[in-house]
Amino acid sequence: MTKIPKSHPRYYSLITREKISNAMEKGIVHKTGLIAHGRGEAFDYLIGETTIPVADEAEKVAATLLITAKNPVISVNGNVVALASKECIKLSNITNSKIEVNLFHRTKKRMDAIINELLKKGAKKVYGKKADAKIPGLDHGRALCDLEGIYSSDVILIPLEDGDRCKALKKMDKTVITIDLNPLSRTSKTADVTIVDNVVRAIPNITTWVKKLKSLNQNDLNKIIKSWNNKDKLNDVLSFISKRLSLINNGV
Ligand code: PTJ
Repeated sequence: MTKIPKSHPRYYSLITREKISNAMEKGIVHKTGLIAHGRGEAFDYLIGETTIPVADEAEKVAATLLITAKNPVISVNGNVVALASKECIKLSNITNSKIEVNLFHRTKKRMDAIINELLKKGAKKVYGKKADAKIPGLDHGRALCDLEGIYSSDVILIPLEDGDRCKALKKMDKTVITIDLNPLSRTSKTADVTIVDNVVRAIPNITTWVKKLKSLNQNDLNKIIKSWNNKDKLNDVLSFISKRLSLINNGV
């Protein structure tokens, strides 16, 4: 790993890049995952590389949905495991969610590398290898899933998605939460709850919300869920970005 001095003004960004590129060398991240990461970085820059208020609100709603779900599943891919494996495991433990590996560039070698990484980091069980079910309407690796996991989930968290699976999961009547730094992506527009935040900040913040909300009664939890309108909230994100850019442009 390249030694990055803590004094570097882009320290955290450079460390994250190192994590992604090391994970690619280990066969966890697909090479196109580096491109996806770069796109994410660009959008992260626009929101100020911080959890903006509307994202925090989305993370609260996501926590509520995971608490109230019957069979919640956290779907992970190469990038998510490279950046937030321990955080996903913590969230799955506290919400009784299953973790399932679901890949666009699916090979046996990558499935094994990712599952082993999660087990090494402390996951008790990882779904995805059985692939005894299919998400209808998809013609690629992401269609393959476990009957006991994604296929029968009621609430599913899909960080860093690449589009059409979100729509297919909605068609299966699932409640879909996504984490996507691009508020304009197809996934962002299709999901029930879109968290426009970096997966590195979003997952631990959902866990923090779970701890705060766990003792609420069903009525209060339902109120939180009902208060969310994804389209309006995406507009809030775009307004936030526009305002921020105009302030920067005016030297504020
Ligand atoms: O591991 P695989 O084989 O399943 O492949 C995964 C990738 C990421 C390569 C695949 O899903 C892909 O190509 O994704 P896309 O279409 O580039 O979409 C990824 C989305 O996630 C983009 O909208 C990015 O802006 C966003 N994104 C990237 N990095 C982050 C992110 N969102 C949150 N946190 C990030 N760190």
